[in-house]
Amino acid sequence: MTTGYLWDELFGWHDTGSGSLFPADPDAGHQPLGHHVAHPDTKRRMHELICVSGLVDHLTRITPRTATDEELLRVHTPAYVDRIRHESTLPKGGDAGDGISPFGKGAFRIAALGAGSAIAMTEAVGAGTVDNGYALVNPAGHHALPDTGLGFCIFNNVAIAARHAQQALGIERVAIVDWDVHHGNGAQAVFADDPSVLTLSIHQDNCFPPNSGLLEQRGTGDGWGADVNVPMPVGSGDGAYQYAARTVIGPALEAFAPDLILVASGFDPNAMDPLARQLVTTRGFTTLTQTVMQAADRSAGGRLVMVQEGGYSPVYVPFCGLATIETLAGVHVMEDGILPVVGGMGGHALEPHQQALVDRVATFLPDIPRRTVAASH
Ligand code: 9RB
Ligand code: ZN
Repeated sequence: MTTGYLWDELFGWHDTGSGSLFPADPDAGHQPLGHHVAHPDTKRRMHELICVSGLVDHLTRITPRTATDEELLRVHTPAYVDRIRHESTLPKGGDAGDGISPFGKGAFRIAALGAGSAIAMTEAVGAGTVDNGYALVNPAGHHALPDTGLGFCIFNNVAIAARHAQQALGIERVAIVDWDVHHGNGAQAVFADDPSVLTLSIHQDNCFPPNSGLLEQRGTGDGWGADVNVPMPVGSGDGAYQYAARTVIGPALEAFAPDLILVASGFDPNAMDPLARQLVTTRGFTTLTQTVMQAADRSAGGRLVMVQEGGYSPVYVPFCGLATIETLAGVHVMEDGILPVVGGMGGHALEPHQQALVDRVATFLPDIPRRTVAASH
């Protein structure tokens, strides 16, 4: 097994401003903090653990590259790309669109490198240079819509990689699995009516964006059935996520039979995240990773690309990333040093209301669009 890995120091230079979650505003009580909740240090620390643990020695470094305008425009509108480019020239930068996603001068270059890096990893896996891969990019992308950024996201890295796979690499069926704790609304919107892209998001019920990722949202037009939402009850732990992996994620991927699986990999379902209330540990992320790897082996020749999304605990995200990439690469180099704490918190056993939610989503699986021609491999 060869696993690609990508990080660029520039991702650690994404300037999220001096606010904490909201920009500093004394009249609203928002104090400056310096470390915005989405400060890139969390991802830089994940990269450093991957290096210090020795895992990096088992990985094949893939060279980051910048997305071209043509590649960005496969998902985003010209007016939006121009706005981000323009605001990036301003001394104080700008905001991706919702007032809580500030970026500093030069952010266009960083965001375009993130989108291009998702593409670069997809190209490496598509060409067989590596079997699977993890692109540790920043900023995240999964909330970004064609004409606006949202929730700390500028360009929708995963959606851009999916379009590139189809339009430049000739890959037909793409599955996007989003396990960030927030809903993957961007890909859902971009591919809503497209039966060739399965969008499956498992997230905390009604966490962010508001009223997004509901059970009833199942795609539109020809794409009906190719959009699956698993809105997990607040407080779901490893047992609930493992049950969802076994009951919905694996079977949904088996039904869809993609030629490539992209994962929007957020580590904010973890038990220490400040922006959600789930209890997942490295045990849960390992099961999720094994589930998508097995699905990729079944229909996609193993082709699996993970792209970093959220995750805001500087303490635990590095271990979640380490466990995920260890699983991808089939090696084990270091124990989860935080598991004695988060694994012992309780709440990991599957509860009846969690099982009921997952079982309800499982009733949607027959509606997933099948391959109409015989699999090519
Ligand atoms: C709400 C606001 C947010 C924004 C972003 C996140 C996390 C994103 C992420 C969580 C809550 C504002 C609900 C502003 O990690 N994605 O993966 N809250 N945003 N105003 N209101 C009403
Ligand atoms: Zn998130």
